[in-house]
Amino acid sequence: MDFDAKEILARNGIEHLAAQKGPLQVRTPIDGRVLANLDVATAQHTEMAIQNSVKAFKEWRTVPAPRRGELIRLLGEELRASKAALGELVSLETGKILQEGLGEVQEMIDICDFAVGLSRQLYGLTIASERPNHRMMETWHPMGPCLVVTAFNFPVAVWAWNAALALVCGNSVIWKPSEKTPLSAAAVQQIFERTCARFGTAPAALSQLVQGERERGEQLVRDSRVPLISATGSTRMGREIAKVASERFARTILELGGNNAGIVCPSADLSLVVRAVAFAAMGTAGQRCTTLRRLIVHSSVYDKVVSEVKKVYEQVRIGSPLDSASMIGPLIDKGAYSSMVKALSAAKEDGGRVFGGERVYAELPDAYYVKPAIVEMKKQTDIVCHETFAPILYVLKYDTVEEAIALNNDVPQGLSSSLFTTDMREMELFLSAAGSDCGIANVNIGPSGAEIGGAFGGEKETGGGRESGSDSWKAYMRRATNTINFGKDLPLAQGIEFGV
Ligand code: UN1
Repeated sequence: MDFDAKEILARNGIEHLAAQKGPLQVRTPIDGRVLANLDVATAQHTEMAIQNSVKAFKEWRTVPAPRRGELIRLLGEELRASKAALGELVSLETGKILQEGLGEVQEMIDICDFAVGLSRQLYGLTIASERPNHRMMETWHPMGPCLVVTAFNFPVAVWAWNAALALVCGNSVIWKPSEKTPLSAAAVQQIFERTCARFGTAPAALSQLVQGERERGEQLVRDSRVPLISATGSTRMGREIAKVASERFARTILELGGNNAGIVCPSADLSLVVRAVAFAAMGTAGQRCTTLRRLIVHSSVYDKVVSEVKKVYEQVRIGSPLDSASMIGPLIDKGAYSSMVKALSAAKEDGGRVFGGERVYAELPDAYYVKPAIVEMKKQTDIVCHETFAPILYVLKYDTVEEAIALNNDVPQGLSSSLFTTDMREMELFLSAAGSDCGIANVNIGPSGAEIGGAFGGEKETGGGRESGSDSWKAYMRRATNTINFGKDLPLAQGIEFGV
């Protein structure tokens, strides 16, 4: 576990942060060492941030959208130049392997490219009017300051999905990152500010960072000057945000918990299944919202699939995420480890057969590395229906595809799902109205690792929001319906006569 944390901070231009003596202690999950004690925003700083964001919005909303796109094009350039350094910092702060840290920065670059194109495509419809000499149309307008709340597991990409869209749509942004990953956020903020300096005419405080504990987030969520809240994190957090936001009718984009399944049908290509399961269930040490958590296997291939998957689980290299040989890094912290231990013991009580799950590198008292676990379950009990943010894969058996789809859907969350088959009837059923009830339904790939081009998010306790590609941008704008009379009469809709 040999690495030079100072040098990683320096490569990202944030070495000065290590000298702060604030209350927010940042540790790397790699070996638990303290990286920094950061200063945090006060209530007053946060109030200033809101005021400045309103000011920035008023200026930015009138800048032509393609010109706003130019800022994001430059941001993409800066991110390309910073990819190696930022990927490493993400790896240092979250414990995800370097490949995945780099992949996360690539997601930022990809959404910038997408948003640049989008900046020339914020289309509205022209609608046929029932009245003579009238025209109807929709126009899309910026909304105001957007609050972006991000989780530790994707500390930079989730900001980019939201900010790139929000900014080309003409909004200003306030970012409240996870308390567990403030350094990655600070590095990105610096990249953004560098981009603004190159752009030359961006308003001050166009995208700001508010670091600190949850009270700062609460303050921002309560404030009626912030019309849009896009939050990624636990269902518990989302529920609290939704309550406060709905009180003041703020718009929310919620991307919360997932409990994603993979169904393995008799005709599935098993070598592909094993590779897909390995990445989806063990990648990011099981700490993606899209992580594969339930494998639902047809009884005719059950023994073979389980034994092949176990083989891969035995071989997988666990270690420092900065070592290129590692495929699984540590869990984020002790709390994550305790949740995993608790979930495994609950699963055992429910009759589950546990394989793996032991702690490794226990000589590092403040780092939590675990062997990924497979738990064969007879039934989908309460613990299986619960999202535990750790590498636990529950395995269930099924006999009919309808039964498998019912199991897929019979959990409170609805983010992602996948089906492995070469039978087109099974595939189409899974993708149909009677199929998966999730926001993402894949065939012959796992549930994680989505591309930015599609809308990302899910139903039920996942919160219903959509971020990233497709037409998700519409959530960051307000729609105005316009009716224009270019005639000399005033016909009323619905044929109403009102003779004055
Ligand atoms: C998350 O875990 O919050 O689809 C996001 C994926 C990634 C994003 C995950 N593109 O796995």
